[in-house]
Amino acid sequence: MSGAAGISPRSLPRAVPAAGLLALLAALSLGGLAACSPVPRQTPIRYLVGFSQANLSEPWRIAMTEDVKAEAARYPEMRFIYTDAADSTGRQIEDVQRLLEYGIDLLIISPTDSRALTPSVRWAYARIPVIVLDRDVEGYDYSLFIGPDNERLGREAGKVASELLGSQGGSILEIGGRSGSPPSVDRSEGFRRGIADRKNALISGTIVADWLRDRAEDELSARIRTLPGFDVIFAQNDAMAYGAWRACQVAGRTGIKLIGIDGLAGPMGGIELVRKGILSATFTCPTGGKEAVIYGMDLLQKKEGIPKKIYLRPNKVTLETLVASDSGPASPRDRALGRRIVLGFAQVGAESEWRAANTKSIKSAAAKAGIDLIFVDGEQRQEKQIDAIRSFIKRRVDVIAFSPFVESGWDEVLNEAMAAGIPVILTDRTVGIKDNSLWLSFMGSDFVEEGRRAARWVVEELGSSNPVNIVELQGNIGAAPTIGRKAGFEEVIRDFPNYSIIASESGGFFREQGYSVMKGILASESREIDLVFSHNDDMAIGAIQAIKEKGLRPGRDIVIVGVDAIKDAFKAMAAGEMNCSVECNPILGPQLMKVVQDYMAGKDLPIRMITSEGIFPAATARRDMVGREY
Ligand code: GYE
Repeated sequence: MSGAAGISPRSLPRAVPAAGLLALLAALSLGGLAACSPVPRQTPIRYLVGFSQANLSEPWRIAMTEDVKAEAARYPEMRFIYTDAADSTGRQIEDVQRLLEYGIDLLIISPTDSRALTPSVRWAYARIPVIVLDRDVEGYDYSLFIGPDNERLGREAGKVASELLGSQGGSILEIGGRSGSPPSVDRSEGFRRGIADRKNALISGTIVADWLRDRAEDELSARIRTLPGFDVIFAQNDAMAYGAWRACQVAGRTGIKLIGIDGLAGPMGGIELVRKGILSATFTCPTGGKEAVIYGMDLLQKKEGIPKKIYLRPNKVTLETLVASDSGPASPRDRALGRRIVLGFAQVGAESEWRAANTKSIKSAAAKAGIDLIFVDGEQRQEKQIDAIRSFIKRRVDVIAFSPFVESGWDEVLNEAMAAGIPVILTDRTVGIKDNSLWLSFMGSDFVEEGRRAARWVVEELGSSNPVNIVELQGNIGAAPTIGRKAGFEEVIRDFPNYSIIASESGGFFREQGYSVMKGILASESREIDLVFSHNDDMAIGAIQAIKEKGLRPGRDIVIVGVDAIKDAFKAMAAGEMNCSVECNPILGPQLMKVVQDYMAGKDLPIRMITSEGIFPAATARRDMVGREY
């Protein structure tokens, strides 16, 4: 790999001499790339970062680039190279290629087309850390994804549309971004879910305007006379909403209520359009530029606990919210000023080695952060967790966090916490509640993806021709990991008719129950069992014992696949009694304490953070188990 001027940046000492850098920057400008002008500097450059932007024609993308530049300015040891693909996928693929040829240490990319850029991102990730901003690529071949939760944005906009229409209902015109692009599809689907409760709210027409104001104005102007009537316009970004408003003005269509997304500051930004009464509502859609630089530095410094995905929080902007915020932020945090933060944590129980590692991580991180932790063990009972949360409310803790034993049944107690003004953070497991204003942030795993990973490994290993009879050991029924892992596993094997789940029972995530359930199935099942897919390693290890007692060889006669990647699973794999374990990371303590401190410091929190995880086959277990934290 050689940089411009034939210098291989990799062999350059960290402090790039000004001359070398000048040559590099000259080459960059020749190559149509932009880099900040070199200034006499005190701090030597340690890291070269490439930022590949999809285009600089959309206001939101310009804001993203500005956010990156503003944050980058706080890190003099970082040098940035910016590229603008002008919405050309081919050009962006070249930009990535060239940025790596210049020897960048980190790539930050906001793809034009996420599917088309997936191979380039995977190629870059095989060489350096990569942060994907805004449009998620396929798969998990990158260091970190930061972006908006588009489905949620659409759903929130749908709720506003329902409110604007009121009980008499009415018609909605939707103005979409680039047709088929994930953000546009997700916002559209979310919007339809958001209006679903109002049966007489109908989407009477859709226009596609590629995120552009003028396109929206032109398209609507051309069709406004022939389109069925509409009372509300939902535009998937503010620029298109403004274009639509202009078209309505020209056509004399007054009284139409408009909803947008982006909520940028500035004269033509969504916030100003709401203030002027042009938009009835918009939603801030943080660009992620700032977070990309902060986490970029963490990646370059190889820091621990960096999530795999971060979904940023949107905030609704209406005249009411502007009035409320103009009268100064009401901070529930003031009361904690000058004293230690008090965190109430309701744990699921102590059912597995994973849970023990999770509890240890939370307790030690709280001690390290100087946070007063009130810890309650829920003993696998929802009512015990609910009681604990109520006691936290009574004690007026600053923040409540918990890992929900099951997905449903939390509305009442979460409403009580909301009424008390105490924020709730979900760790490890989610709740199945539509109204996600009842909890502040979630951190944990993508359980569906874990199930998919297990099944992909199985199909790779056992093939798609010989019949494979599967015994599934489920976790506790109704729990997020049970629901997710089962769904992900079935989603993949559905395409391979030679796989069939012949028995599926819950072992509650307990090792003992894994043993007893497997023993029961071995006793009653007449068909050959080829594979055990266990929702966690503890149950798998219990099953291994039962299989051995039956005189069969676990890991050989019956393939054993678990989830968690705990120490005992590595021992079983090294002993040849287990074949694979899909990682689920229990070390959530440091992330939870950072989120609690960020909240108490008045920072906006991401709505979801998905942990980074892998998969461990027996073949490399001996090597992989060395030095593992859990
Ligand atoms: O896989 C299992 C524990 O919620 C992700 O719960 C967690 C699961 C984990 O009992 O071992």
